[in-house]
Order: sequence, then structure tokens, then C-alpha cells
Amino acid sequence: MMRSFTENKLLLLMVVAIVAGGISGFVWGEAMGSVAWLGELFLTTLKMLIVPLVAASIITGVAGLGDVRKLGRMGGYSVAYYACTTLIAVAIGLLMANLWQPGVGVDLASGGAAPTPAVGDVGITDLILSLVHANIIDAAANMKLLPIIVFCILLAAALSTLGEKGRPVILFFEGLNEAMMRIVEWVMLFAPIGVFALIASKLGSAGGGDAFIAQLAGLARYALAVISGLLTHAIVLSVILWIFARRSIAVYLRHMGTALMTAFSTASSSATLPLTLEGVKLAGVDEKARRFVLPLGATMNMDGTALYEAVAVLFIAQAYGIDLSFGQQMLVLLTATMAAIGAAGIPEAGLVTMVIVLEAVGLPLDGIGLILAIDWFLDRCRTTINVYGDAVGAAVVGRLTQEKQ
Ligand code: DAS
Repeated sequence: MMRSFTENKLLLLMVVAIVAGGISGFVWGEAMGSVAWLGELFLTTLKMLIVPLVAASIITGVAGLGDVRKLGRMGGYSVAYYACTTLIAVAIGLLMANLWQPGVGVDLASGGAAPTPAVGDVGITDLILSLVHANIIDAAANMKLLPIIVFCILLAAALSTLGEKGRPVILFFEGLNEAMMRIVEWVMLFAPIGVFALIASKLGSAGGGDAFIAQLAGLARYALAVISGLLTHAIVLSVILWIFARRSIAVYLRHMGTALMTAFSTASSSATLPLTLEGVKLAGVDEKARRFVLPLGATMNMDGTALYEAVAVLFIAQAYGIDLSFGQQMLVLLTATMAAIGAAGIPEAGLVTMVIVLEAVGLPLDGIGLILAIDWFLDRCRTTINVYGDAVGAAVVGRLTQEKQ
């Protein structure tokens, strides 16, 4: 009952909330500031879930590989594919955000002073040092999620080598992962209220029609930057399929059609996984490769999400009048890649983990309020690319491991 309500009714409620929020902000202006606390409540509740959600998602995903010492070529090729395609996706996202400049002219600072990013210019050594932290509890308490992601990957890898001794701990995190995904579903039931409050208060404080139009125009450019980035990445993935898996792109897309349409309609890589497995099987991909690459990829390989988070963070920075330096954009590249690894394959996971990237660069969270308005649609687009990236990975890893046999 809960799932059917979520899928069938929530979308309609979100659209109604968006329209009502926009009209209210436009008509009653500053007065809508009185509901801002509801938006704050919604965002803070999502933020509260991040640490356990990311930890459980990563530990469950990595431990699901089995003993990491025996991964061999299959594991090596898979991790290399995930890392390379996700980094390419983030780079495309940064390129599109710099080309489209979607946030320029959208005054989220409402005429006030632009907040200064908490992070100054960062060099390569700063980026590497940001992956570890002296006290993992302190990192969790202060939302320093990069060290948490690295620690969880190491913990899961170690647990996978302990055999029966590690099993109870892995089972605990598997249960925690299911529970956290269920809580995200419950919290998203209140998304229409949060979205209404965030949009109404954000547009209301913008001050009048011109600002309202400027914010709508900025949102349109933001959506175009994300979608053009996702389409570009889809082309890159198709070229990778053609070169490394030696497969016809048209034939593979035909096999993947049902899975990709399901990804778009459910906005969930995990819910689409059975159809992704079926489509890749019909395409004749080696069974060992598809059973290894796809389940792990559904939770840890999210090219679309990584690309989207890069565009969204730059949109928010631009909307606050902040010009991120090259070094700061490299920090966005690293954190968006890691945040995508930590995102679960459920609706709006990328929105939740985007907080990691905003926190890492020291940008205000309430900028999320504006992009929430169209996130229900962009989530479907990025999930489709997530699933396509996993399917291409299975074909590439399947061919590379077969060739070596
Ligand atoms: N909806 C997520 C997925 O299932 C992607 C995201 O939220 O970014 O892949």
C-alpha cells in the first residue's frame, strides 16, 4: 500500500505543491517566509539520514562482492570501469554547468552578501587529505562524509575477508540499509509539504516578479544543463560499449529498452535491477559478469547521479554569486564521485547525498529548495543513465574477462 501510494500519488502531489508554492511565493511574497521552517524541517530530516544511509549502502554494496582478495580480474575491471565512467560523468557535468551558467542571474542570496565557501582554494594534496580524518566519530558528527565513505569501503573490504566472523556484522548493515531506504521513502511522503514551503519562501523572499522570472529561467537552464550532460554521457557510454565490448549500440539499446523505460518511470536503479539483468542476459552478456557487475553497480555506479550533483552544486554556487575556483571544482569532482558511490538506488537518493558535496565545498543547503521543484523529473533522467551505465559495464567487463580466459 505504501509503495503504490508513493509511486502513484506522490508525483501528483509534488506537481501540485510546486505550482502552489510558486503561486504563493509570487502572490504573497515576503509573507511566505512564515512557512520557511517547514522546508527547513524537511531538509534537516533528510540530512539526519545521510550518515547511516551512506554507510549502510556502501558497506552492503562492497561486502556483497564476497572476499575482496578473490575478486580477481572481474573485480578489478568492474571497479576501474565504475571509477572511470563516474569521473567522466562528473567532468561532463562540470563542463555543462560552466557552459550553461544556469545559476547566473538567479539571486538566491536575495540581494544579501554572498556566503563565502568554507573551503578556500584546494590543491591536490588537500583533496587527498580530505579523504581521511583523525576521528571517524567526529567526521560523522560534523558531516565530513568523504572520510566516512573511505572508512566504510575499507571496513566492508575487511569484513568480506573474515568469512563467518564477519557475517553477523554484514547482516546488520544489510538490515540497516533496508531500514534506511524505508525511512527515506517515508520522509519523501512529506516532500510535497517541504517542497511547497521551500519554493514559496524562496520565491517570496526573492522579491517580486522579476526575481521570480529570473529563478524560473535559471531553473530552465539548470534542467537543460543536466539533460544535455546526461545525453552527452549516454553517447560516451555508447562509444565505450562499441569500442570495448564490440557491440552494436542499436541492438544493445533494443535489449535494454524495457529496463531503461522502467528506470525512467520508477526513478529507482534497485527496482529496475531485475529488468536490467534480464535485458543484459537477452543481449548475451556472460552470466558471471552480469551477476557481478549489475547488483553492485545498482548501488555504487551512478554516473547520472554524479553528473547531476556536479551541475546542481555549481548552479547553487552561481545562484549565490560564488565563483568556484578550479581547485574548488576539483573538490566538487571528487566529492560528487564519492557521493554518487554512497547514494542508494532509490528515488531522490542523489538529492539526499548532494548534501555531501554542498557541505564539502561549504555552500548553503537551502539552495536545494529551488532545485527540488524539478528534481522529480531530473531524478528519472539520471536514473535512466545510471542503469544504462551499469548495463554497458556488464558488457565491457564480460568481454574483457572472456578475452583473458
Ligand atoms: N534515483 C536514484 C537511482 O535509483 C538516482 C538518484 O537519486 O540520483 O539511481
